[in-house]
Amino acid sequence: MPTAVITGITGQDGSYLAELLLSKGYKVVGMVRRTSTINFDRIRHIQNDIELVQGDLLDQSSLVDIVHEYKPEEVYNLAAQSFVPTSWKQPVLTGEFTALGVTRMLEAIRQVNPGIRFYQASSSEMFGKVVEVPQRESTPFYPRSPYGVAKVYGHWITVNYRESYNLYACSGILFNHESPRRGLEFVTHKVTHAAARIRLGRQKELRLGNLDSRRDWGYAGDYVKAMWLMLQQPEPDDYVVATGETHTVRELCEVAFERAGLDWQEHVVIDPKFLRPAEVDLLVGDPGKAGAKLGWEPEVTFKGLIEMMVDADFEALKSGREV
Ligand code: NDP
Ligand code: GDR
Repeated sequence: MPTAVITGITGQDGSYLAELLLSKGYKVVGMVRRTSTINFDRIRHIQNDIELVQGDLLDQSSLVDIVHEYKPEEVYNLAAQSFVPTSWKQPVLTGEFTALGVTRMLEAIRQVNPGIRFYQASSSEMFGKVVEVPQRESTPFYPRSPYGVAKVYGHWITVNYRESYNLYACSGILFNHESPRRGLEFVTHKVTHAAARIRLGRQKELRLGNLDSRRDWGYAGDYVKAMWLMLQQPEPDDYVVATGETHTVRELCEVAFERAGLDWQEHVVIDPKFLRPAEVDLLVGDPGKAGAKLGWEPEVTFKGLIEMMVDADFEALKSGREV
């Protein structure tokens, strides 16, 4: 039975990846940081099947201890400060978690067992003000937020440890991926949740920022499969994971409100508070390499994804569960 350590197991991707690895017979060890109130909502249903251990990307010795004690074959580094607007409010902390946290984990692996296979959660935000459309593995980076800058560091330190120490270290450059478990501040879930609440008469308007920005949105359940596949190859490499389609925030509103039987234009209000100091206007990935080398393909369409999220929000709200 192989063992995998997942950092960020309480997050959206961590919960789906844990489910996938359990279904493949792994022993799953999830690293969680100490908090005064426990928030295991996304992993409650599998909590008895996984092992949780305290650790923090800010604390080197906790990472060394985990790698030493659990002797994993694979480490998936999903933990990060992942909300882009917060990265302007807390740029130093974002750098500590999202950038230097990667080095801390790589160092723990290098010191304890350089044979461990390592996955780094890199991001399409690294492409930022894009210099090429669609974006692929060879496209130069031009990040537009402290978060994007931190992810560029995380990407290159992963490549560097691979080249310097011959580690099996992969960087997955994943485009936006969503699900009913997405944090509520991200635009997809903010919109689907508001559409469901408005339909149920619990809210009247939805305040948003830039409706023109375009994203390549996929389903998180599909994307965690690509993470696992990257660590099963003969050689470590970096891959773009995306659908190859792009949609505006406006289209997202159309699909979500239509599913709720509403006209989005009657409810959406532009609020400058949600505009960003520097925007990423257009992202669309070329998943050709992941398709050819990993045999990976997305299964859920954009419309299917947004409708799934609206339906899940409806069910949760109607049954009295706040999302
Ligand atoms: P979430 O924000 O849902 O989850 C982030 C996780 O990181 C949480 O489990 C959080 O724990 C944990 N975490 C944050 N800081 C620390 C820390 N200092 N030490 C230990 N754990 C910490 O993110 P997603 O699941 O959406 O994303 C997973 C990863 O993939 C992130 O690195 C993100 O930047 C990256 N990514 C995400 C994409 C997406 O579209 N979802 C696209 C591309 C990359 P807690 O519950 O305690 O807050
Ligand atoms: P993003 O996701 O910044 O792409 O990062 P987010 O859903 O926050 O924004 C997407 C786009 O929507 C526009 N937008 C709004 N966004 C939010 N959050 N709230 C609003 O009210 C709003 N109105 C318009 C934004 O300006 C932006 O253009 C996500 C995160 O998961 C990162 O961790 C990950 O690396 C990238 O996706 C790929």
